[in-house]
Amino acid sequence: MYNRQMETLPKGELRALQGERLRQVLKRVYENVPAYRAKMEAARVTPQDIKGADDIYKLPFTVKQDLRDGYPFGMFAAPRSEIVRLHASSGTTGKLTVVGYTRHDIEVWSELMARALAAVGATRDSMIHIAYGYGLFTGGLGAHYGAEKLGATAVPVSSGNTKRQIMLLKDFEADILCCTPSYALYIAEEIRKESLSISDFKLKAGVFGAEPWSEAMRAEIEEKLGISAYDIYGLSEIMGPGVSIECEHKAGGHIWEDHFIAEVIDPDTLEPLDYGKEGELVITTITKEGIPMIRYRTRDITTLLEEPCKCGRTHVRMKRVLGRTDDMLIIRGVNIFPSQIENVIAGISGVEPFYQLVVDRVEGADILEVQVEVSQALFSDQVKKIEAVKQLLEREIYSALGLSVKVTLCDPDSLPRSEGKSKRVIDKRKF
Ligand code: DLL
Repeated sequence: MYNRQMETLPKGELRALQGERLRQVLKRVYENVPAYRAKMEAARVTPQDIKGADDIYKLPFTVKQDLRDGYPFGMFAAPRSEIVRLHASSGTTGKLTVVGYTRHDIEVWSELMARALAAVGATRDSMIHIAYGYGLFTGGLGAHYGAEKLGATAVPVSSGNTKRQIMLLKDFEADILCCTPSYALYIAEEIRKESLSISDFKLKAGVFGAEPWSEAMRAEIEEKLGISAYDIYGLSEIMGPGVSIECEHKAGGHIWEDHFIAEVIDPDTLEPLDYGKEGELVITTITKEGIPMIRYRTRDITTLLEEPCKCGRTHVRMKRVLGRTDDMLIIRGVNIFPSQIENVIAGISGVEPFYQLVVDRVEGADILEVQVEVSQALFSDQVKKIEAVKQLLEREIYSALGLSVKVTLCDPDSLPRSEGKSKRVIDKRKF
């Protein structure tokens, strides 16, 4: 562990620390961010009303729109002279969500990413190949500072130019690969196309996140790249990558509770849900200076797991994120996330985990078409066999999700590949 003392802090002490830090951050935002003060006044709550972490439910939520309303720096709680870095994420609606970091924020982020990398087995001797995009996106620089903090060697390749990625992975003998899971698959495919073998590489582990992915996809990546694949979660509004990371038990990502308070709420009633119940993740940053987030609604659907983990870390775990509430498809009354379809596809032989979902409305009824690439082997097989795989997929999706879909098998290499976050859904419905 990178910071054994903090990572294994007894639950009681962790909760007390959270309370203390929550009170400090509330004072900070109440005094420095008019939007927070207004929200708290409207909810008739002052920082003094919050005695400890258990009082958090008294506080109003923060949503992405609050950041947009304050665009670009309205939610900042530190003077501009103390902000040493900006990042931003582009939403679907156009305007960027801008976040600012003080030097202390960068230090905390670096440490949490160092903890994350150490949790997947990285050491000072590691060569960490970073194929997340560098720039306003937090993926590249987040992983980079963590790798350096750990004392490993960071290789800042950024995303794209896959042939060169493969050459560098091989020649620099990287043992850790950081990128999106969809890009990891793309890299694996290109390695195969170049007739290279996994034994030409020294890769041991992958740190994959920034988009939803499934257990079956994990198995696929692990098999194709000959590595152990770990799920890393994060979002720019809260920090960037490293809000949570899986340990060697791969039983949910540990959320660093000395810096964040995590809750799960019912996205409709906004009521807090117990551990073990699925809902929307809400996070409060308790040490951030640049742009603290109080009860931020992430829109990500997950479940918090309370039971102690075998690794010894005391920090709460979150299950793999199923998807974002805004990416949930409602097809003829059935709610589904693309990752659920992916889980079925990746478990079937004869097709590749390259897929796309096309939603359309025909004569008033929603139709979901699942486009999947067939494997090279099946492609050159008899038509009868291809038809059987198509029917099998339709049946399996129906039995997993209770939804009948139309499966279209596509030629190998015909669907778009992703070097970053993949776009899985094409919605042709006109509202
Ligand atoms: O994606 C930060 C990041 C970079 C995380 C690299 C992990 C690795 P944003 O661009 O702000 O930040 O997007 C955040 O991506 O709210 C989730 O919906 C989704 N997301 C991130 N990690 C995961 C994951 C970065 N492991 C949004 N599983 C989040 C599922 C994820 N979804």
